Amino acid sequence: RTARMTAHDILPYVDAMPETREFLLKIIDVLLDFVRTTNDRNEKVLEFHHPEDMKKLLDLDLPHRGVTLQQLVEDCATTLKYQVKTGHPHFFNQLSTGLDLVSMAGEWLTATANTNMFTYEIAPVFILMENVVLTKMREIIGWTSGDSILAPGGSISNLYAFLAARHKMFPGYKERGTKALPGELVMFTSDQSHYSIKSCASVGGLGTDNCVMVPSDEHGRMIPRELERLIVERKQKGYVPFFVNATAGTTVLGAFDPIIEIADICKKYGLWLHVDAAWGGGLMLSKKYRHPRLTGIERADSVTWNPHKLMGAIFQCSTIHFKEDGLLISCNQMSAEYLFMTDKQYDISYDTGDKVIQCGRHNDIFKLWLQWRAKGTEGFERQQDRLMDLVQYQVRRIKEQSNLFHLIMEPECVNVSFWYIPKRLRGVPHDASKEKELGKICPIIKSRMMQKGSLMVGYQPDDRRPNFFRSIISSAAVTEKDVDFMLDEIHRLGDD
Ligand code: ABU
Repeated sequence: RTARMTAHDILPYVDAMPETREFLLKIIDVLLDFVRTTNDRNEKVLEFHHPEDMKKLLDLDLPHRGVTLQQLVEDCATTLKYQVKTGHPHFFNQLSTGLDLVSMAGEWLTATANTNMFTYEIAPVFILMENVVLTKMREIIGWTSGDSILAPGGSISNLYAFLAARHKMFPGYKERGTKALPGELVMFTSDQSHYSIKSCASVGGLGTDNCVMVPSDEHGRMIPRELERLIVERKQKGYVPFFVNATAGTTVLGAFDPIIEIADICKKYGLWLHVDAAWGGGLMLSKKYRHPRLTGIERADSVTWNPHKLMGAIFQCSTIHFKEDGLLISCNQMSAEYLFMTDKQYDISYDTGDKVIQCGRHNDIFKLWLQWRAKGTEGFERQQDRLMDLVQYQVRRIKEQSNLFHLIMEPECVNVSFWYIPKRLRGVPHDASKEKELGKICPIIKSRMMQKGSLMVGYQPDDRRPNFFRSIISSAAVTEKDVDFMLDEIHRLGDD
């Protein structure tokens, strides 16, 4: 009977709990099958098809008349069949990898609760959880007070920092816009930082020319004396420096800018210091790896930290923290009467909606709170240490096979940058022309791994070198055997 049923034959349209349960259990079976295959090393990471071919494999049509429940179950199965298994132990492609099952269960609950985080009255438990988790994260940064919020991704978190910094320094901007500014604002970030920092200059009305790119050293860390030189130079030209971003874990190389030296410069010139620790923030949880990478982070005015990266929370889960309490609300408050009435019968400081530039805000906290309950803070610490230990193992294996692989630099985070050396280039002295050849091989190997579906590792060029592989180990599923598989499989795919 259920084979012919449609969404109108179950809750809430008819009182049919047994049928509703049957439908949802079928969907859960599909999800559990994906969990099983994600954790099965004999399964492919992906089944790749070019977009035009993929369209032929899917029925993406939006029908006039709704399809059956059975068809919906099949639609879900087909969707997951062609979805990349980002939690597979052979997926090393992105900063956010892994499939933490407790966090995933939290996301299921979140969808079921289906609420909005803007007021306490419709999300009381989740709002209190947010308070607890964000306070804990601020303590880990090294602050005893302050304010924080969850934002839709690290880029938006960085934008919140930019907006708060400008508001703090030029509070009249909120009402009077650029007329309240003493001159043309400039901001500073390293040439290795995430592009979202430059985007702040564009979105925030400075223009990207006023986001000054500070040179980095050979490891990809900002050079503080270059920062100071550029600040002085811009000041002499009449610009108004106000914001410096230090990156704790750059996207490609995983480099950590020297926070203490940058903080000293910010203090000297009265500039806001933001630390974009979206990527490397998780290492604050590790006594072994926090220092020297994140030493001095407590001196920042704001910090971005994405639990969906090194902490393995289900995507997406991004946080932005401020040392000064009250700044978020003062910067972003619009006092919409229909939502944020001031005569509510509870403590309205628990209404978070007026602290942000969006109205509706997704519940990204429950999955993290539940995961934190499951692991404990010490479990997170062990996880960070394990990831870093695996990276050390990978580096060792690369060095042991130096005829096959070339390590570009000692990693500071879980990003490993390397080249594969094909037969014809083995034993050839390493110089710029060899690098050019090695760079040409990366997209070929990448294409082969995608077609075969056995592995995913990213590659990219940077401003100093042509294409090179960047592998990421941020999944709790990865073991030493998987690291060996990654290197062996690249060798198998590239050895001709
Ligand atoms: N927001 C940076 C993510 C980049 C990556 O996963 O490779």
